[in-house]
Amino acid sequence: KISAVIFDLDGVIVSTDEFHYQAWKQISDQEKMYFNREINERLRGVSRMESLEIILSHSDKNYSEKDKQLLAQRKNEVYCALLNKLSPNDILPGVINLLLSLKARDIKIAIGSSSKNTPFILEQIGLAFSFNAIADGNSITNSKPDPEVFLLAAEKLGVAPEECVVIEDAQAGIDAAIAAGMKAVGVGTAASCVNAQLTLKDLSNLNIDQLIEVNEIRS
Ligand code: G16
Ligand code: MG
Repeated sequence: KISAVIFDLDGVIVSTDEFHYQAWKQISDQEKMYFNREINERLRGVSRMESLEIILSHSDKNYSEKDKQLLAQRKNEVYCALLNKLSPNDILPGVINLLLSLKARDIKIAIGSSSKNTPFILEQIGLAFSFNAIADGNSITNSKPDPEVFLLAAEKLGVAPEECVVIEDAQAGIDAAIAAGMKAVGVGTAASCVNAQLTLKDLSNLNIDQLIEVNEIRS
């Protein structure tokens, strides 16, 4: 039985992943830290401070805790300026149709995102009131691959984890879903992820029967 679908935000609902890259790139260039798209791939689904630690692990720079906080804050200012340009046109293919057909079948929908900017992003794309529950970076202490964000979403929805399917673009997110006792569908770059029950280019061809099948797979 499937009672709910939990959507990751960045890379699943909207491509803010490119904005994260641009913002980190700008800060890295200013600080003369090494950063490229390959390193950026490892930041998917990972919290802001952990992302900074990953970037720093590729450079010989040393920063105090306070300076790290300031760097992360600067990155977020650049990132939020980019988010100002977001509109409903940026919602990724297939998302709206899938949300509508889940609603029509009385299957609950939630957001499970590491991002502290989740409320702002949802507002920008016109989906602030579309979900039954939102679990995000503001309400958790451990970010993906820890299952906390998805378990919180299930709790807010009042459904058992086994009745939830997660849609993710990141390995950290797929690992988090599995650790939560949920099944995972990988989209976009997650095509290369391991352990997802199903991988797809985007959501335009995903139907509910496939989601039900995914949830029935025994691991
Ligand atoms: C997203 C991104 C990550 C980002 C994280 C925190 O997670 O994939 O790259 O570092 O949010 O974002 P913020 O700096 O806005 O708090 P998700 O879980 O939505 O893919
Ligand atoms: Mg993501």
